Amino acid sequence: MLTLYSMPSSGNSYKVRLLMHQLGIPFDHQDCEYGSGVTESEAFREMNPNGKVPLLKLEDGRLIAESNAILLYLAAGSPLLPHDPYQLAKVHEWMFFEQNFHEGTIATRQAILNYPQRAHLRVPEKLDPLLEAGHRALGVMEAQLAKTDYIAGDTYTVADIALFAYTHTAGSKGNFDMQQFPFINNWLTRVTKQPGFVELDWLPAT
Ligand SMILES: N[C@@H](CCC(=O)N[C@@H](CS)C(=O)NCC(=O)O)C(=O)O
Repeated sequence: MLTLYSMPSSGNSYKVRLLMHQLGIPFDHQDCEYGSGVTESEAFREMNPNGKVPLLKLEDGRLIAESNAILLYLAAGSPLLPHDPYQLAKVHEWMFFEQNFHEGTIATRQAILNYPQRAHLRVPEKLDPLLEAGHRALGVMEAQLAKTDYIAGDTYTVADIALFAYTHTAGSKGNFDMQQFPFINNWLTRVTKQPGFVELDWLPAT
């Protein structure tokens, strides 16, 4: 069985839990919640020197870090990852966008506002630029979703999962103004209607 080291409250970990549920892949869940100290332990650092989750352990012990790398690995051969090189490149394009322009602003602002360990960063000098850059990233998504039902084209792919994770809580946890983005809001609903969809707090039964 696969083992997923993941943080129940984290969008990056949620991406992988959601995909595994949608693809019907069973896994053993190892809880690495923020503040538990697991990701700082020597045993964990040996598996991932970067000290971050999600981290996937394959049955033979090999490891994959970085949420989007894990999504791409697990989705290979499934309908959630196109074979056509152009369509595949569009999926990669949005997943790189997610890491370069979306996660570092939208997820970071949510983390500052919601984790007590980040409370000292709740100052306008930190929060205001994240709000502005996050709204800009959401604007880029809005322009795409005005043209296509899903972020990389006409079908649901792992790029949607990558961007859904922190976009669906951008308003509630990050105080982003989601009323500006009607196409994103329709897309968020569309994603929740996909077969096997589960919420952020879903964990496999032990
Ligand atoms: N780019 C990475 C980011 C991973 C990341 O920042 N994970 C956070 C949770 S969202 C984490 O493991 N934090 C634990 C720590 O820093 O100790 C990915 O997409 O997987």
